[in-house]
Amino acid sequence: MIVRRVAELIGTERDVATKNWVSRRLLLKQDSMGFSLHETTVFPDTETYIWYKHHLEAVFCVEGEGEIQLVDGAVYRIEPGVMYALNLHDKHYLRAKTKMRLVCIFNPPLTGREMHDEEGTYPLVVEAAPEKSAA
Ligand code: 9YT
Repeated sequence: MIVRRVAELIGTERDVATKNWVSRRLLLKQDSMGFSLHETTVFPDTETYIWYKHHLEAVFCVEGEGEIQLVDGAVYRIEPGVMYALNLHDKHYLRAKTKMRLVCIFNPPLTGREMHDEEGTYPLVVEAAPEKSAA
């Protein structure tokens, strides 16, 4: 069994900050759950373009207010109790009006230090197959 508190992750490798958000990664690939689980705090008055082309993500808002806008124009309000799932690898803008605290789940799991690249994407980390030993 694994028990972790967000407070114990602060300042460790599992604490990843960017200009618009900070993510505390409670579960990662190395925890072998098949998904990763993060508490993400999005800073107020920010807009982040995101496109998880290699990952599926579900997000549950526990605090704050904001919105998500798909590139086709649809806008959804985010407030505590709202979940959104990027089941179609949807390109979107995430806007925080106030500080937002979000619980995020990624499949496949993140490995740890991922940061968005210029496309708003995380790389897909694929492990090399183990070398076959000569018979
Ligand atoms: C909601 C969202 O995707 N925010 C960006 C950070 C991401 N959740 C992460 O890496 O934890």
